[in-house]
Amino acid sequence: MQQLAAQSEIDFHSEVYKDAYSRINAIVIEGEQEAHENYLALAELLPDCKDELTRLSKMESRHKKGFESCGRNLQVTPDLQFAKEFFAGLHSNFQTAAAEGKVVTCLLIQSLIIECFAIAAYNIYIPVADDFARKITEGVVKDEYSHLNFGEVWLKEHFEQSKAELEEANRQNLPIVWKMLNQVENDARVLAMEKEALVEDFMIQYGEALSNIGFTTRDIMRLSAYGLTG
Ligand code: Y39
Ligand code: FE
Ligand code: FE
Repeated sequence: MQQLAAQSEIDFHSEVYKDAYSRINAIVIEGEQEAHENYLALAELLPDCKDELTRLSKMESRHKKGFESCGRNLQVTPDLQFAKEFFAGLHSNFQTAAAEGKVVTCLLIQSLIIECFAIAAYNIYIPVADDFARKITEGVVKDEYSHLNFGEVWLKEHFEQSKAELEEANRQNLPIVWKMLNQVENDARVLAMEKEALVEDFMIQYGEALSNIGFTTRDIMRLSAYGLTG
C-alpha cells in the first residue's frame, strides 16, 4: 500500500520532523483553543442554540488536550507564538464580527472555513501520522464533521437572509486561508502532507458545505476559489 510505504520512510524523531511539528502542532493546538472560544461566543449570539454550542466548545477543548499529548509524545515543544500569528487574520475578523453581532459571518469563519480547513488537514495527516497521533486525530476528525454540520444546518435554515453576508464574509476570509496554506506549505511537506492535497480536500469540503446550505453550482465555483489565484 502506497500510504504505508510512504509512512515507513518518515522519521518521526528526526530534528527536521520535530522542528516542523513544533509549528504544525502549535497551529492545531491554538486552532482548537480559538475554536473553543469561538463556539462560546456563538453560544452568546445564538441563545436558542446555547446548549448545543456549549457542547461543541467543550469538544474543542478536548481536541486541544489530545493534540497537546501528541506533541508531548514526540517530545516537541509547540511554538504557540507562531501559531497565534498564523491565526491572527481569521481571529480578528471573527472578533470584529462577534462584536457587531454578525452571526452569519461568525458561522462562516468558524463552522465553515475553519472546520473545512481542519477536516482537510486531519484527513491528509491521518495516513502519515505516527501511531499515537493517528488514533487521536481519527477521533477528532469525526467531531469536526459534526461542527461543520451545525453551521450548514443553521445557514440552510436562514439561507435567504444570510446570502449577502455569506458572500461578503467569503470574500474577506477565503483569501486568508490561501495565505495560511502557503505559510504552512514547507512544514506540512516535512510531515508528508502535500499542499495540493490540502487545497483539494478543502475545496471539496467547502464546496459540499456551500451546496448543502443552498448555493448553486455556479455560485460554489465562484465562492470556493475566490482569491486562490492572486
Ligand atoms: O474546529 C476546529 O477544531 C479547528 C480549529 C481546528 C484547527 C484546525 C487547523 C488546521 C490547520 C492545520 C494546517 C496544517 C497543514
Ligand atoms: Fe476541533
Ligand atoms: Fe471544530
